[in-house]
Order: sequence, then C-alpha cells, then structure tokens
Amino acid sequence: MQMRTCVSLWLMLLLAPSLMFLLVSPIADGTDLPPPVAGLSYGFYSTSCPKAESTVKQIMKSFLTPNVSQAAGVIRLFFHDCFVQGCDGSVLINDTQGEQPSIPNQTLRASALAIVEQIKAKLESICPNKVSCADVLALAAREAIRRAKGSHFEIPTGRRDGLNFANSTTVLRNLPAPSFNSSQLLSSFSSKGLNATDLVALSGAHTVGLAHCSSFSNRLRPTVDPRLNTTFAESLIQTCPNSSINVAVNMDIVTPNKFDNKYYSNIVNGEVLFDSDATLLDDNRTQATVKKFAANDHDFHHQFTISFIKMSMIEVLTGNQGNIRKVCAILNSKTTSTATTIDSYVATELDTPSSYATM
Ligand code: HEM
Ligand SMILES: *[C@@H]1O[C@H](CO)[C@@H](O)[C@H](O)[C@H]1NC(C)=O
Ligand SMILES: *[C@@H]1O[C@H](CO)[C@@H](O)[C@H](O)[C@H]1NC(C)=O
Ligand SMILES: *[C@@H]1O[C@H](CO)[C@@H](O)[C@H](O)[C@H]1NC(C)=O
Ligand SMILES: *[C@@H]1O[C@H](CO)[C@@H](O)[C@H](O)[C@H]1NC(C)=O
Ligand SMILES: *[C@@H]1O[C@H](CO)[C@@H](O)[C@H](O)[C@H]1NC(C)=O
Ligand SMILES: *[C@@H]1O[C@H](CO)[C@@H](O)[C@H](O)[C@H]1NC(C)=O
Ligand SMILES: *[C@@H]1O[C@H](CO)[C@@H](O)[C@H](O)[C@H]1NC(C)=O
Ligand SMILES: *[C@@H]1O[C@H](CO)[C@@H](O)[C@H](O)[C@H]1NC(C)=O
Ligand SMILES: CC(=O)N[C@H]1CO[C@H](CO)[C@@H](O)[C@@H]1O
Repeated sequence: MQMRTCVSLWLMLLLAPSLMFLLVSPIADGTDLPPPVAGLSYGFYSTSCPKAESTVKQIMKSFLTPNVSQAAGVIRLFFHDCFVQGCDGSVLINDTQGEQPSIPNQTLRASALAIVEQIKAKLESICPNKVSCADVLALAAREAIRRAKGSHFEIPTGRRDGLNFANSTTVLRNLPAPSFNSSQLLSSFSSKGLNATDLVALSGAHTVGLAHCSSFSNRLRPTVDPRLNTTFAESLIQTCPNSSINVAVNMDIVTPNKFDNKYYSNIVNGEVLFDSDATLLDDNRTQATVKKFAANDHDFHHQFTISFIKMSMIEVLTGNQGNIRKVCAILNSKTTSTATTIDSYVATELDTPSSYATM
C-alpha cells in the first residue's frame, strides 16, 4: 500500500510536467490516431535532420508569439496544398502559371508563404537538401494550431515535394467553394478520402482567421440568408456595403484568434460567414456532429486532430517520388541561377521579426 503510494507519487513527479501540459493544451491520447500511410512515419527526420521539428517549432513561436493572428494564414495554406494534387508543397510555388494565381488562392496570405520560406531557409542551412517544403508546411500548420491554443499532436513526416504545380483550372476543380451546399462539400471531401465527420471537424478551422466580403456577400444580397442572425447580418451589411468594398472580417466573432469550438456554437446561432459553414447544420449527415462539437470542446479537438492527420496524408509523394526543393517558391529546375538570387528571394519576402534572432 505504502509502496504503491510511493510509486504513484514518484510517477506523479515524473509526469508532472506533461500533466501540466495536458491541462493547458488538449492532446489526443495517440491510441486512435490514423496510422501513417506507406512512406511516412513519425519522426522521419530524427536521424537525417534531428533538429527539423524543433526548428520549425522555434521559428513558428518567434512569428506567432508577438501576434498569433498569422496562424490562420499558415493553416489555410496547408489545406489548399493538400486538396490540390496532394500535400506536395506545390501551393508554395510562385509562378504565374501555377496554383497561386487561381481565384481561391488570391486570398492566401503572402505573409504565410513568407513564414514557410523562412523556415525552409533555416533548415537548408542546418541540413541541406533533407527536409521537403511539403513537410515544412505540414509541421508549420501543426505548430500554428497549437500556438492558437488548439490541440497539440505529432504529425507523420516524409512527404516529398511535387515536381510541378497544378494549373488554375485544377485548383478550382479541387477546392470547395464557400457557396457549396452540404452535398457538394461531402462529395468534395469524399474525393479526398475524407468523410462527413472529417468535413465537420476540419471546417472547425474557421474558428480562426479572416474572410473577405467577396467570400460571403452572396448571403447578404440580393436577399439576406434567413439562416443568418438578423443582428449579425446587419453588421455584415454595414461592413460590406457594396461590391467595391472588400474588407476582411473575423470568421469567429466570439474568439477570433483562439482555436476552440466556438465555430460550432456560432453555426447554431446563425453567426458564421459562409454557406459552407451554415449548411453543416441543415444536413442530417452533419448536423449531429455540429451539435456535439458545439457542446463539447474536447470532442472537437480530439476529432480535429484525427481528421487533420488524415488530411495531411492526402496523395502524398514519398520515397523516391518528387524531390526536395531548395526554395519552396521555385522549382529546382528553375533555380540554376546563382545562390545570390535565391538568398535575395528569401530575404525580400518578409522582414525578420525582432524575436526571430532569439530563437
Ligand atoms: C469545407 C470547405 C471549405 C471552404 C468552402 C472554405 C472556404 C474558405 C474561404 C472562402 C475563406 C476566406 C477567404 C477570404 O475571403 O479571405 C477561408 C478561410 C480560411 N479557411 Fe477555409 N474553407 C474550407 C475548409 C477549410 C479547411 C479544411 C481548413 C483547414 C483545416 C480551412 C482553414 C481556413 C482558415 C484558417 C482560414 C482563414 C485564413 C486567413 O485568415 O488568412 N478551411 N476558407
Ligand atoms: C496582428 O496582426 C493583424 C494582421 O495580421 C493586425 O490586424 C492586428 O492589429 C495585429 N494585432 C496586434 C495586437 O498587433
Ligand atoms: C512572386 O513572383 C513575382 C514575380 O514573378 C513577384 O513579383 C512576387 O512578389 C512574388 N510573390 C511572393 C509572395 O513572393
Ligand atoms: C490543367 O491541368 C489538367 C490536369 O493536368 C489538364 O487536364 C488541363 O488540360 C490543364 N488545363 C489547362 C488550361 O492547361
Ligand atoms: C446542392 O447543389 C447542387 C448543385 O447546385 C444541387 O444539384 C443540389 O440539389 C443541391 N443539394 C441540396 C441538398 O441543396
Ligand atoms: C469517418 O472515418 C473515421 C475513420 O477515419 C471513422 O471512425 C468514422 O466513423 C467515419 N465517420 C463517418 C460518418 O462515416
Ligand atoms: C441575434 O444575435 C443578437 C446579438 O447577439 C441576440 O441578441 C439575438 O437574440 C439573436 N437573435 C436570435 C433570433 O437568436
Ligand atoms: C461603396 O460604399 C462606400 C462606403 O459606403 C462608398 O464610399 C462608395 O461610393 C460605394 N461605391 C459604390 C460603387 O456604390
Ligand atoms: C436524412 O434526411 C433524408 C431526406 O430528408 C432522409 O431521406 C433520411 O432518411 C434522413 N436520414 C437520417 C439518418 O435521418
Ligand atoms: C499569396 C499569393 O501569392 N497570392 C497570389 C494569388 O494570385 C494573385 C493573382 O495572380 C497574385 O497577385 C497573388 O500574389
């Protein structure tokens, strides 16, 4: 008896730091996480670049500690990467023929691209040609979720970079639009191997970040969508008085920068921006899950973790497929120019925040 108390006390002491962590940050227990697909593994870089994950963590910390609002841009970038020709880092390529000029992508944040490029540049300096841009983005998105007080979890790595980008037609065909109804969303997600539960859980990312008037003005004019709370609709109409005004508004009006389950109570209250958000309550294939997450923050984080890992493995390139890009924005075949060009490219994208130096 005494022995057992002693052992449990000792165990408590040993576990205290991680228990404390459990209290502040929801963690999936790991028992029901999706297994990595062939070619990916947890800690893929543990021998080839042991500091890969800690470097991503430190740089994300340096960017997000002063202002966590940048987290949303990185999270969305990863969603767009995975839904268009798999999580292969191709969304990062800056090319006028590529994914970036397409319509959904016009609202991707340049600052998010720059953050990823900064991390990649650091990793190239400590272990050249080892860590793919696709993995940098996956790890950065994972950190962004954690920094915004979402769940904290391990993510499989080993993704390789795509040798080319998709054209804008392909981008449009693969990304769901904010005007989509539940059937369209379910079929879009199902084409990526994600089901109704994943759709509801992943849509919960709209608990952080911004949307522009152009993305939801169809619900204000010519008639106001009856699913909108009238007070909320009035304020949106004031913010977006006409089509020439395209300002950005918070997607979660309750806790705009916190990765929590408020998105789901907002759906129930008629206070979400897109058709694609509101529709999740209309359909009996998704409604119960919306209500469950609205009522239980832990259930949301737990399922989000699982669904996010599933999303992170969509059509990944592994092994000898693809390559490891030197600069995320430029295909290796086009980086034959001098190193100076690459350096200036990385440097001009974003000024180093003051805290970056302290990492
Ligand atoms: C279900 C289908 C989805 C649709 C139709 C959709 C559509 C959109 C649209 C239109 C915006 C606003 C763009 C703007 O006006 O600036 C947006 C923002 C955002 N989306 Fe989604 N999205 C979906 C799913 C997802 C998923 C699965 C994730 C990530 C797991 C995600 C993460 C985000 C984030 C974080 C933002 C804020 C970006 C920022 O602040 O820069 N979305 N989404
Ligand atoms: C954080 O950054 C956003 C733009 O990304 C800006 O609108 C906001 O004012 C900033 N907040 C603080 C506290 O600096
Ligand atoms: C992408 O490349 C164009 C020139 O090709 C440049 O003007 C633009 O600033 C680049 N965008 C980013 C985000 O670096
Ligand atoms: C875009 O790419 C798809 C898939 O590779 C291809 O079938 C289509 O012809 C391309 N469209 C244009 C306009 O280049
Ligand atoms: C969803 O939209 C599609 C395409 O516009 C339409 O055919 C379908 O009937 C709609 N489904 C529902 C449930 O509204
Ligand atoms: C969705 O897939 C997960 C496994 O990834 C499964 O546990 C869950 O029951 C599925 N949900 C639906 C609604 O089919
Ligand atoms: C709409 O939102 C306002 C402000 O939050 C609230 O007072 C009102 O009760 C809501 N209306 C409905 C019908 O829920
Ligand atoms: C749009 O609204 C703004 C602000 O109310 C106003 O200054 C502008 O003239 C309007 N533009 C059009 C085309 O109606
Ligand atoms: C969902 O609604 C459809 C159409 O209203 C109905 O046919 C179906 O039986 C319902 N399914 C469930 C599980 O309630
Ligand atoms: C972030 C980013 O690169 N966005 C690009 C999306 O496409 C438009 C139109 O080509 C570009 O101007 C943006 O730079």
